[in-house]
Amino acid sequence: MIGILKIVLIGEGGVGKTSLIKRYTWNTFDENMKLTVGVDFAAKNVQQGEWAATLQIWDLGGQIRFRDLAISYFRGARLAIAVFDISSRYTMERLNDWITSLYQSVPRCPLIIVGNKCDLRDTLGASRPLVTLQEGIEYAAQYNAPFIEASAKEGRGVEDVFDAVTQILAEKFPTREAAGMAF
Ligand code: G3D
Ligand code: MG
Repeated sequence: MIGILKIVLIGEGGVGKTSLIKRYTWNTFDENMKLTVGVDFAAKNVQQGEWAATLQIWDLGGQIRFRDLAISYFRGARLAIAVFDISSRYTMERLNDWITSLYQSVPRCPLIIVGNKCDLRDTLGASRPLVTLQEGIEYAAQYNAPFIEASAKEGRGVEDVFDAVTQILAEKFPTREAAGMAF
């Protein structure tokens, strides 16, 4: 057990950050979920072979003024999950600023980019221009990050996101010493 590793969710309000965490930690999805206020935390134990850690997952409330807490929000993060909504290209473009702020606090922080709400491919179909899988992959490649499509609503891809989180952390922080000295 190497200890507690902080990971942060970043991205515009409404993209599904809280829903992804809830899906992962409790496997529930609240259709009536309101924008969260403040910072919420969830914890989850993960392991890969001999390697085990506790993820402390930080979730930014929708109403909080981001600038007011960005520094303490990012401080000590070992990895960030950057989420956009595939039905809103704007939310993908806005991630640039989020990632810039993250890097100011934690240079070269490992990243995973998630295109959430992929269930809308089936329901919206061709009625709206959605961000394609290829575009998501290309966007993430600029940051050398993996790209994963997910649906917090249907539970699709959520395990894949956190499997990727676990894999990256296990590689980057193989031992307690490596984790302690990281930042
Ligand atoms: P946030 O934490 O990033 O602000 P939330 O986002 O998790 O609060 O989700 C914002 C809205 O998107 C919610 O709708 C939620 O139900 C919806 N949502 C989250 N994930 C998905 C998904 O995978 N697919 C679809 N179709 N919707 C999703 P409301 O209506 O409550 O605002
Ligand atoms: Mg939220």
